[in-house]
Amino acid sequence: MLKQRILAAVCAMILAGQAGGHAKLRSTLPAANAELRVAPKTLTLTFNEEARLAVLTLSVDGKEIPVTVDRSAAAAVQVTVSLPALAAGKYLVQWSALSPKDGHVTRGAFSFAIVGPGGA
Ligand SMILES: [Cu+2]
Repeated sequence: MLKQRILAAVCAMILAGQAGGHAKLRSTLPAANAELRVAPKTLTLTFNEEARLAVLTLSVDGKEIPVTVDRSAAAAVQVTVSLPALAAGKYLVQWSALSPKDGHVTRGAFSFAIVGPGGA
């Protein structure tokens, strides 16, 4: 039956897609390109699947700000990192995440700004 065959093909495609799935960044908090009046205390990355944060680099004007990443944390769809007191400025976040499902690493970057009267 043709209908059944098409259905099977679609299922195979969906399964293949899942097996090759990488951890993609869905959203962040602060959001990319956000302009904040108050310095955020945490940074949250939301992925499309469970991921483990491998690297998180926060920098402002090319100067790196130390951020502690718990690499022993269990893989999760949502990863939150505590931030130190941040002054006003434009911040660049560079991240890489490991997908435990297939061992693939994905990476990306986004920035947000703290504007107005002193972030810290
Ligand atoms: Cu993958």
